[in-house]
This record gives sequence, structure tokens and C-alpha cells, in this order.
Amino acid sequence: GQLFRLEDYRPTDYLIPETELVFDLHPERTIVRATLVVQRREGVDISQPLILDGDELKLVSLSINGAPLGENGYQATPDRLEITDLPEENRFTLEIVTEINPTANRQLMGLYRSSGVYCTQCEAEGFRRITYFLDRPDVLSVYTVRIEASKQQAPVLLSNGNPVETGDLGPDRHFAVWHDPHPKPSYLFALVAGSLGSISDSFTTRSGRKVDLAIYVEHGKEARALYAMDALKRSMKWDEDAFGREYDLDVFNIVAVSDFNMGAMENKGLNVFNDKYVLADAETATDSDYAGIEAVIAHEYFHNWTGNRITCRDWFQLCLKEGLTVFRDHEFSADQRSRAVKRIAEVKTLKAHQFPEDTGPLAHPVRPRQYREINNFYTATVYEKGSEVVRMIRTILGPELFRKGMDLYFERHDGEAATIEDFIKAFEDAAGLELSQFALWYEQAGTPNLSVSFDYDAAEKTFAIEFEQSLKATPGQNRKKPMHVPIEFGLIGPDGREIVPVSADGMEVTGNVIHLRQRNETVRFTGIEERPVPSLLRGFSAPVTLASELPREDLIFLARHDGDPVGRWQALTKLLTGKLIAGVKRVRGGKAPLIGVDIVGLVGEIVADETLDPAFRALCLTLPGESDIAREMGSNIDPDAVLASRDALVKAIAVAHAKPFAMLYDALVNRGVFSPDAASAGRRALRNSLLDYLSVAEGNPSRAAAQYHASDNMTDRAAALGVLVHRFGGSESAAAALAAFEARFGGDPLVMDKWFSGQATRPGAAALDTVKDLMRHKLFSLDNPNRARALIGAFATANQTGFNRADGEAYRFFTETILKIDRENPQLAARLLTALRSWRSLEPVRREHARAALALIANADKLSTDVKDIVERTLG
Ligand code: HT7
Ligand code: ZN
Repeated sequence: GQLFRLEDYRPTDYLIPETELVFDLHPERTIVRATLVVQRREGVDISQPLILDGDELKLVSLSINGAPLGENGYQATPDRLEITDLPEENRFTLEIVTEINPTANRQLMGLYRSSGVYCTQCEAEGFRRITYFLDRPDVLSVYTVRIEASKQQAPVLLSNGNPVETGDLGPDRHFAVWHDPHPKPSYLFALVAGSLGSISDSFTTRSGRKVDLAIYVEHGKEARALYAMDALKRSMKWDEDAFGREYDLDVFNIVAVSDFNMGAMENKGLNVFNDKYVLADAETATDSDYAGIEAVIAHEYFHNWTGNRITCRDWFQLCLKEGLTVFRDHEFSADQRSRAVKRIAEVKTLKAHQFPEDTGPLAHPVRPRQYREINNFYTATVYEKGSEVVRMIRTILGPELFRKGMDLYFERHDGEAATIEDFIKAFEDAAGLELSQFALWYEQAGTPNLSVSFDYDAAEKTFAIEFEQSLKATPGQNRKKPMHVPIEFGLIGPDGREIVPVSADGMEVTGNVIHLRQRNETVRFTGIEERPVPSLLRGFSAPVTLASELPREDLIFLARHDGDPVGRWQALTKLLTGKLIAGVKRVRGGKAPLIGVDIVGLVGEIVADETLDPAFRALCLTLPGESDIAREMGSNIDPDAVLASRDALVKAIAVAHAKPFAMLYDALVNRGVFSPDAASAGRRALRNSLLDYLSVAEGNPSRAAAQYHASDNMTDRAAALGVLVHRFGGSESAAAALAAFEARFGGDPLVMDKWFSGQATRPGAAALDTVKDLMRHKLFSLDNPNRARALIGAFATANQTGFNRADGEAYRFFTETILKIDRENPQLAARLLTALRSWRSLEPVRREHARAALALIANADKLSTDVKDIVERTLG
């Protein structure tokens, strides 16, 4: 594959201010007539050819200003159209007719069919699979789209913008015309045509524009879209209140499809969603499904301003829209739910997905400088770390100046394709600050580590904190510069109260933020009457790791008393992780883990504390997962020892607190009708975590089986099924619950994904055979991304012991499966393959098996550029 580099960016010679598309839809032979108004840029010589992108296209005809082009005037291949015979005038009309086959399109990029519904996915480079175009985000065009299709197969005809006209074309065909007045890049184009049910509603913006809202789903599933509609209206209101951003068309449509490579897509006025992020009711969706729907609906809606009104100059700037929009959806969910609980969930996700990316062979900057396959850069680093960088800007500026900077960014760049430099400049100008060192967060890959030590001087009444920051080499970046790290902090006195220092010397401190800028720095607080316990990185104010010298007693103190819930959770997690890692070492040495009473008591104390939010208590009760422990260990991982250590701590906590846990489990029982609100979800989360512990303490599946059969909602049912399959996998109770689930939900593939994942993640070597059997299940298909992710993805990413079998069998199976998927859907194959990115941190035997499996992929014939890129970088 070709290497694309940021420094090679050049504007195009030609622009396409207007685009008219006519689709004559047919399952195998769709004809697309594109009429483009082409504008030669000032200063460009007329000898410069017009070179358009294509991908697997078949050209039917070509004309300029109404006259067909002679064969010598152009050169067409399936992936490129070069026109040399161009008129002298700087503005002309180009008509291109192409023929495409939506049914044969299994990559799910461009125009394809999902369960008989025509739909499109154009980001990043899918539009070139529809027609030849300047398929890059800095070419903005005003689109008018006419769709012609069979009335019976496609009664619903949708595209971007506002509806203009509909009409009949004889007994079986009809048409619709859409016009989008907002210039947009081709990646935001969308078309949907099919037979779909819908729900509708409306929203009136604060300036009085009435917007018609609709969500289209498979017939019969309309009621399951009501929560998504509610989330949409809340998102529209929130963007007005929090960012002053209003919606700008007369309609906003969402369509749910069942074959989709990612979560959803923000096409202007016509968002297309993976049905997983639309459909929910108590019967079929868990609380985490509801939270996911709320977040993704909001995310795509917020793109209307951050992504669509202001788009990206090029794909290197992807974080400009994605990091910022993730930050916005995080803030939305924090406002709709519990801020602290939401923040802890974000930190867990960042550490689980982005930290391993940053320490492994696929590490790249938030703004990459080069890529071979852009589809492989829709990563946790661009999205999640990109959001953390925006959060740090707000921490440094404070909320008012941050908002001022955002307003300035919108004002300056509305209607443009912008860069990270534009974004940073808006904050510099709004705040009167210089952010060039801060901008390194976009350039330097890797997670900085802060080593911290403390010194209290009782005689001087000073408390000093010494920082040392370091950042390891990452692919292509050996030497790193020190970064600007905002560290939110608090000093806590022995009575649990916050101490306000008289002054701080040595480093810049603004309010409760220490600004670390150099490799080594010390801050000295004065007027500190008693030795304080420092709480650092409150709210997880920067995406860094912290190696602090804090004594164990201080961590226990923080886990009990930190006024910041994120700080409390961080302290507890640090204690638990330390204990679990010590346990792993003992297991590997053939000994049983040692479990101290203090930590067991601490967990019990927090769980019993009725003054705390149940959702927070649930987070504290859920021990770090096997992959969290492995990540913190860093090298020489034996997943079987990790599991043994974790299970030993679960058991010790369970046995010690069996009685109060059982009472709390009973007290938390659901009363009344199911509601997906955050408080109810928090109670369910705590109760379901208790179910796991109690089942371990009791040593039998009765409680989980009883809960499974008594549940009136999917959260409780899925949790009980998880305990049955993971803790009592071979039991009759587990088999009975699996059979009951299949009997009840066997007609609904989306719900059955939970059944597939649940079994794929059963710990231990036997899971591989289960996964192989399930691949033959009638509902399973490797072609459908949700199915493949539910079974193969869950097995490879969420079953540490099953996937990392010591005999390497699971890696070999995985490799063969990836190669099969790659023949149809390279994007999906490449993404699943990243499950092997941390192979170097395994113990030597597994590491060698993993390397051999990766080499098998690397040496296979006919690899897609997507998989080739991932495998080559992973083997590095
Ligand atoms: N902006 C969207 C990204 C996306 C995508 C990218 C590549 C291939 C398929 C895709 N589907 C959606 C989604 C988002 O971040 O909002
Ligand atoms: Zn996005």
C-alpha cells in the first residue's frame, strides 16, 4: 500500500461546488449519473488534468458541458479517472455515468444492501465506490440527489438535507429528490432506500425552527426506537444549552441497519446506525446497551457541528472531529447521568483500550503523521485520547475560557475544512495563552509516566511534591520532549478535610491544578500544619500513568476519604491491582495468593456505605479485570495465573462478606416497572455484581439460576446468564438457561449476540471448541460484523485464558478466521486482528505461538491492504 504523509498535503487544482446525483436503483445493476460543476482554482494552468478517485467502478459514459468525451480525452480504470481534454473556461459541467452492484458489495463501504435495504457508508473513502470524485474531505459541494427505485422494494427513499419532491414513475417505480444546502465533503453523503418502519417526532430549536425527526427501523421494531428518539431530543437540547449549537435543516433522519462496520455514521441530516445503537427495550437491552445508545445518538448528532459544519482538511486531522465529538458526548452523558460514575467508566475504557495501543506496536500520535490505510486509524487513540486532550484544554483554560475558545472556533471556521492548528489557535486567542508545548499531545505517541515523591517538613510546615515525567519511544519516535501535564490535586488533612495551602513555589499552580512542564520539577506548598495525604490526578485530569511513592496506608486513607470519587476509585484500584499482581507472582511460584484482611475489609466497607451511589459501589466491587491486571504487569504474562489470582481475591471477599452481601442483594431487588435511568441502573449493577460474589461464596448456581428465570429485564437476565456460564459452565443450570435464552430470543440476532459472547468468554481452554461449534449455529455468519464481533471479537479480546491457550491452538484458529473474513470485509478483519497487538507482553511460550500465527497471516496470499498494514505493524 501507498504511504500517505501529512507533510505532503496540497490543495486540489479543481473544486466541485455543486453535485447532482441521480440513482437508478437496482439490486445488481445500479446506474449513477453524477453531474458535477467543476471549478478550476485560480492560478491553475489549463494543462493540469482533472484526476478523480474511484474504487471498483465501471464507467458507462462521460461528457463535458453536454458533449461526450472522445476516448483520447481521458483514461479510466476502476480506481481512477484522469481527464486531460478539459475546456478552457474555468467552470464547466462534467457528467459521469457509472454502474455499480450493491448486492455484491460485502465490504459495506459505498452503496450496499443490508437485509434488502439499500444504504451507503462513505467515510472515509467509500464515495469513490459510487462515482468518480475528488473523494477527500477538503472538497465541499452542495448536493442535490434524485433516487429512483421500485415502489414495492423501496417505499422509503432518503438522502441528505431537506426533501424537495416525490412522485410516481409508472406502476412500480417512484422517485424522491433531496437537496442539502450545506456544502459538505463526499464522506458525509448518504442514501437509504428500502421498506422500513418508522417513528416520528419533532423538535423546535431555540430560535423557533421546527425540525421533523424520524427513526427508521426494520418493520415491527418501531417501539424499540423510542429510547433513541428520546436521547436524540435530549441531545439537541443539550447542544443548544452547553455549546450554543442549533440544528440547521428541516428534517433529521436516523436509519438503523443490521450490517454495519462501526457504531454509526453522522451523514448530514441522515445518520445511519448499526441497529445495536438504536434498538432497545427492557426485554432485549441491558443498561449498558441503553447507555451506549444514548452516547452514540448524541455523538452522531453532535457531529453536525463538530465534523459537518466544520469538517477536517484531511484524514490526518481525524481527531479534530472525533476527539472533540467524543469529549462532547462524554459531557452530555455526564450531565444526563452521574458525572463521577461516568468519568470512572471513561477512565476504565481509556485504560483498557487506549493504553495498550499506546504501549504496543500500533502506537501512533493522536494526529498521525502517516498512514497506509486510513480505515485503520479509527482508533482509541484518535477517539478516546483525542477526547482527553480536549478535556485537558478545558482543565487548563477553565470552563469559561474554554467555551469562549469553542465559540471562536465555530465562528472562524464554520463552513470550512479545518486543522488541529486552527483548533488550538482559537483557544490561544480566546484565552490569550500560548499552547505550543501543550500541542505536543497531538504529536507525540505513548502514555507519559509520572514518577512522584513527597516530602513533608514539619519544622518548615512545607509539603513538597517532586515530579519526573518520562515517555518511552514509540514506532518512528525515539526522542520525546517533555509535555504540559495538568495535574488536578488536593491535599487532605488527617481529619479528612481539604487543606488549602498558603502558597505554592517552584511550579505554576492555578486553583487546584499543578502545571507540569519540565522533565523534573518540584512544587513546594507552604503553611501546611500537618502532614497531608496528597490526591493527585483527580478526575483523571491527564492520560498518564502515575508511579507514586505513596505508602499503602495513604492509599487506604484516600480510598476511604478522598473527596473526589474518581480519586477514591483510583486509590482502591491501585491497592487491589497491587494485591492481584502479588497473587499472580505467588501462583506462578506454585503458591496460593496471600490475601490481607485490610483490603477485603475495605471493599466490604465501601459496598456497605449507603451514603454512596450504588453505581459507584458497583464500580468499587468489580475487581480489575484479567486484562487490566495483565496491562499493569506489562510483561511475561501468564493468563492462567492472572485468573487464579483474581478468582482467589473474589473468593476471599465473597466468603468474608457473604452475609451482608446477601442482605444487600435482597434489599436491592427491583420493585415496580423497569426504568433505564441511571439510578435504577446503578442499583442493578450493584446487585448483579453481588450475585457473582454470592454465587462464588455459595459454590453453586442456584441463586443465579433463580435470578435468570425470575428476571423481567435483560440486564438482570444477562448478568445471571454470565454467572451461570462463566462460573458454572458445565452445570445443568447453565445449559438450561442457555437453552431458555435461545428458545426465547432465537429469532432476534441482535439479542442472540449476547448469547454468543457469553459463551465465547467462558474462562478456560474449552472455550475454543465452543466457539468453533457456535460458528456453525444457524444464526451465525462471519459476513455480519455484529455476529463476528460477538463471537470472534469477544473470544479474542475478552477471554484471556481461552484465547491465550498455552498450546497456541486458539491463535491458529483466529488466524484462519481472520483470513476468511478478509476475503469479504477487510475493514472488519483488520480491526479484529488488533486483538493480537499485545502479543509481546505474553510469557515466552505463548508469545512464540502468537508470533507464528501472525507470521502465517503476513505470509498469506491476497491480503487486503487493511490487514497487511495491521499485521506488518504488529510484527514490527
Ligand atoms: N465518523 C464515523 C466513522 C465511521 C466509519 C469509518 C470508517 C468505516 C466505516 C465507518 N462507519 C462510521 C463514526 C463516528 O465516529 O461517529
Ligand atoms: Zn464520531
